[in-house]
Amino acid sequence: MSIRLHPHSFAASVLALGAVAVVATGCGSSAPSSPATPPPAAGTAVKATLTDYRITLSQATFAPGTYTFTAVNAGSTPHALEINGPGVADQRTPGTIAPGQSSAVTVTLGPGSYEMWCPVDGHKDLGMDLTVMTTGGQPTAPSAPGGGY
Ligand SMILES: [Cu+2]
Repeated sequence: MSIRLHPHSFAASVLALGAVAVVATGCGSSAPSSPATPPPAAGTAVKATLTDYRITLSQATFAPGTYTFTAVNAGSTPHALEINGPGVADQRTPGTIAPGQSSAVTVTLGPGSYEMWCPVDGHKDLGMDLTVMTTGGQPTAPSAPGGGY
C-alpha cells in the first residue's frame, strides 16, 4: 500500500499514516478505542469441575449470596450442571457442555440446602450429585449441633 503525499492534503496524509499505525498494532481488531474490560461479575465465581462421573466444586463452604458457577467439563462425555433448592428452581447451564468446554449458571443461594447434579441421562445416579448447605458465613463444622445429611 502506497500513500501519495499531496501538497494540499498534508493533514489527510497524517491521518492515513495514523490509520496504518493503528491497523499495524491492532492485531486485526476493528473495535473502536474502548479498552477491553471483562463483563461485571454476577456473583462470587465458583468453578464446578465435571468429570465422568463426579462434580467437584472449587469451594466447599457457601454463605447465602449470589454465585456464578462455571461448569468446566473435564470429562469425556457431555455434561451439564443443574441446581435446585430454596429460591432456586432447577436453574441449569443451557444445553449440554461438550468435553473441554464450559458454561456458567448464576444463582442466588439463601439459607438452606441446595442440590447440584448433572441432568444428562443417568449421570446423577452415576455419582454426579452433591448437596451444598449454606452456612451463614460460619466455617463448616463436622459435628454441628442438629446437623445431618
Ligand atoms: Cu454428566
